[in-house]
Amino acid sequence: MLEALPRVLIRSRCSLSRRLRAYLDEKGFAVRLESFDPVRHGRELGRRIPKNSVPIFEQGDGLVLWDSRIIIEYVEDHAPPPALMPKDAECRARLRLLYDLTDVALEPLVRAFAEASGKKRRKKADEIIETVRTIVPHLSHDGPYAIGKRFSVADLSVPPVLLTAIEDGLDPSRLPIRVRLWLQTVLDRPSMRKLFPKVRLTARAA
Ligand SMILES: N[C@@H](CCC(=O)N[C@@H](CS)C(=O)NCC(=O)O)C(=O)O
Repeated sequence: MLEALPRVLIRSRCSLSRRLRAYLDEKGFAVRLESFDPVRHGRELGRRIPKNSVPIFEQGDGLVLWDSRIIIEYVEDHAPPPALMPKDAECRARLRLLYDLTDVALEPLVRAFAEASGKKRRKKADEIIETVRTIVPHLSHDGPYAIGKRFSVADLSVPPVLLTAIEDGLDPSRLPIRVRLWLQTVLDRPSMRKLFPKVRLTARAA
């Protein structure tokens, strides 16, 4: 079991910091959250880790971790229940596929969408919708969660990233119905709602 209260460095609107925050909230795992700007404080970061990104987890005994999924899996391996990783090997593999699709394909598009305007922004929106379609076959038919009827770490793959895109103006009515149901179910959880207080999935975003 972890002993000291770890420090977690985040940016408030970063989708992957939000992923980790929602996980820690669901887990009831106490940390010291601190805002950190990797651009402004990159040098300080560079001395400690080779990647210039948040979130970062510092345990206090010298262990420093980066990457939201690596941090989640570490805490999951050490912290008391509730267990939020599925036990079944196939479900765990499906969870990792969802994270891979999100972090490699979807998240860079969402970031580019937020920064673009005009024609380029519309193109990025189309690419996000195309990518989301490729994710649907990996979701359980028993829903509404990614893996059946129970919330798990799999539900922190796509949702925080896609909710950030909707917050940035992506029209939620363009999303496949299975994904909208998933997003709504996850957004109804207090851990996620507090991170996306203004997001609505029914009306077209501004
Ligand atoms: N795979 C990493 C990606 C983290 C990432 O890209 N974080 C972004 C913010 S959402 C970042 O720190 N970018 C550098 C910056 O904002 O200056 C994770 O899941 O934690």
